[in-house]
Amino acid sequence: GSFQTGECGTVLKKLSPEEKHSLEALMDDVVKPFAPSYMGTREIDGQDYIEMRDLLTGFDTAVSVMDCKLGIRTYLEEELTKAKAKPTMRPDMYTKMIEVDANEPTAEEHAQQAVTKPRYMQWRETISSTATLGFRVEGVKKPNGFSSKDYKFTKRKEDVVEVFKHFTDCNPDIIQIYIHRLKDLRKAVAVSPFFASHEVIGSSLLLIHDTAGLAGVWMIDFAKTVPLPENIHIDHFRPWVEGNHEDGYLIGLNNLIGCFEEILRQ
Ligand code: 4IP
Ligand code: MN
Repeated sequence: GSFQTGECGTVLKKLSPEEKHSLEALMDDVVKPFAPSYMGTREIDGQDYIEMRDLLTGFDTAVSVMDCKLGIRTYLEEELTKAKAKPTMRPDMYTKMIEVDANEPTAEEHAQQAVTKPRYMQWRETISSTATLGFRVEGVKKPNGFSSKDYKFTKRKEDVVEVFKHFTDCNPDIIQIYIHRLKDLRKAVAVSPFFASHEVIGSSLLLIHDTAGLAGVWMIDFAKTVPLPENIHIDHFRPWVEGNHEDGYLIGLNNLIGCFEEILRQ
C-alpha cells in the first residue's frame, strides 16, 4: 500500500489533505488516545508524506492485527452526487464485481462492462457485514504466519464472531481488554468535538495484541473523513439517508463490542 518505513518507530503514508486535516484535529480531541500520534509531513523525492508513530511500538514481535472498517456507508455523499450527475464508469470495479458474482451486474452494466463507484461500494457493503452490522473485517494477521484479507463475504454476526474467535484464540483476557478499550472509545466519541463536526467514512479500527498480553485499539485511515457541511448535525447512529451525512460509526462500534461480548457468553 502507501506505507513506507520511516525513521525507527514511525510510518510514512502518502499525504491526503483530508487525512492530514483529520490527524491534526484528532491531536486536539478527546479521542486522541485512540489515534496514531501525528508527527507532521515530509517530502521525499517530490512526494509528500504524513508521518505517524508506528502503532506496533511497545508490542513484542509476536503480534496479531485485525483491521475493521467502521460505518454503514463506505463512500462519500459527494461521490454519489457526482455519479448521478456525471457518472464515471469503472471497468476495474466491474471486473472486481464479476470475479465474485457474474450475475450481479445489470444488463446495462454488462453491456458497458463497467459500474459506478457507489454502485460497487453499495454492493460490497451488502455482501459483507457493513450494511447490517455497520462494520466489516478487512484483514487479519497472526504471528503464526496467518494473513488474510478474504472477508468479503463475512456477513452474518455468527461469522464475524468466528473471525474474532480465531483472531483472539478465544483468550478471555485479551477479549476483555478489547471490550474495555472499545467502550472507552465509545464514551469518547459521544463527547468528541471531532466526531460532532466530521463525517467518518472508510476509517478503520486497528486491533493489536501480542503474546505478552498487551492489547490496544486505534483509529486509522482518514482520507474520507471530512468536515460536515454547516447546519448538518449527525449522531453517528441514525440510519443514513441521502443528504443526512450519517456514517453509522457508532452502529459499527456497538456491534463490534457485541461480537466480542458474544464470545465471552459462549
Ligand atoms: C476498494 O474496494 C476499497 O473500498 C477502497 O477503500 C476504495 O478506495 C476503492 O475505491 C475501492 O475500489 P475493494 O476493497 O473492494 O477493493 P480503502 O481505501 O478504504 O481500502 P477509496 O479511494 O474510496 O478510499 P477507488 O476509487 O480508490 O478504487
Ligand atoms: Mn482509501
